[in-house]
Amino acid sequence: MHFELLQPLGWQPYFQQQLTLEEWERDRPARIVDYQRSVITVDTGEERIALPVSMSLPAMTVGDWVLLDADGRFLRCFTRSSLFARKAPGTAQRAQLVAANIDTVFIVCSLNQDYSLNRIERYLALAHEAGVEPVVVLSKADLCTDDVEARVAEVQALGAQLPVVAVNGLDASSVAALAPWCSAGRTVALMGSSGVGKSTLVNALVGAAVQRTAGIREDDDEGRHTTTSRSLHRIPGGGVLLDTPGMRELQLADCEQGVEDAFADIAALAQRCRFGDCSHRSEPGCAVLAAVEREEMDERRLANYHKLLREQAQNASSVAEKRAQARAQGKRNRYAMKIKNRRD
Ligand SMILES: Nc1nc2c(ncn2[C@@H]2O[C@H](COP(=O)(O)OP(=O)(O)OP(=O)(O)O)[C@@H](O)[C@H]2O)c(=O)[nH]1
Ligand SMILES: [Mg+2]
Ligand SMILES: [Zn+2]
Repeated sequence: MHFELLQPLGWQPYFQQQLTLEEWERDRPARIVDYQRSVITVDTGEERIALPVSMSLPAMTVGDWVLLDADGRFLRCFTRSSLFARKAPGTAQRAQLVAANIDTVFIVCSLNQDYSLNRIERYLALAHEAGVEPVVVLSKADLCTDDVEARVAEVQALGAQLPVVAVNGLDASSVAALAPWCSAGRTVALMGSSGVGKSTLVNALVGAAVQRTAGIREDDDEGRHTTTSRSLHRIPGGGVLLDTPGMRELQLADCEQGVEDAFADIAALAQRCRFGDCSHRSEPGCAVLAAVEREEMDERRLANYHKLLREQAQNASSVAEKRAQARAQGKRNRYAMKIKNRRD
């Protein structure tokens, strides 16, 4: 009976299967639509409930499904169908949950100042690691001074199966090209730098000004982001959109498979390298370097592949190191306790 209420929030059979019949009748599933430092807002389809953030709650993020009892108390978090995580900004070596239960990610990149193939590849690695279908949305097509078709082709070359759509976010008929990914029951996250037009797309797809948007700011490095937190928005009669603040620092961590998947062409060529553990840097008989030589592989792309692999390994190893340190510390503490107990 809650089905009609939950489907507009992105409810799917995958979550339904995690409930007993008794739970389905007695308890209430709800989705996290907003997550602030001290309060989590969940939507049951009928009402929005504020849950205070406390130590007893597991690590969760916007998009997560939770089960509440009849009194609105937290029971558990559902197993996720997908999860976006990145290295927490700054020096902290921990993963930060970005979004859960996403079906498609719109990697938004504007066709004026922001356009960068390297950055698109970075987001693609993140999407592959999360297990989410990526779509590259090239915004501000109306402001593009170059040939839009040529730009689309250039991005298309990053993956044969990769959907690439150029849009003018201020024109509803242009944004309609994104509708196929936004049907009922589906959840789409919008990611990309600040000012590329993510919130503008959300407003166009929802058909109402639900998110604030803002014109060119003098300096985006000063933290002048218009959207400051992640939030979910329903499309009337359609799916759910997750708007995110532009990420100033998107560092990959523990993302090796994601990078390999985003660079499947390099992985395919590597099958023909002379050495099984070829690093495609200077080894003789390297099929990847040979492809660069023949100009069949972009030198820029290979360099970015190396860079992203190195970056994720660095961040992953420091996370792993941190975990090992914590384990050793725990062991020392337990040992100290034992000695103390013996003495007492
Ligand atoms: N001409 C044109 N302007 C656009 C387009 N998309 C967005 N804009 C403008 O670009 C500015 C920034 O758009 P936002 O939607 O606020 O950008 P955002 O990606 O949400 O930025 P953050 O919230 O800071 O991450 C606004 O002034 C929009 O009106 C487009 O396709 N064409
Ligand atoms: Mg925004
Ligand atoms: Zn090689």
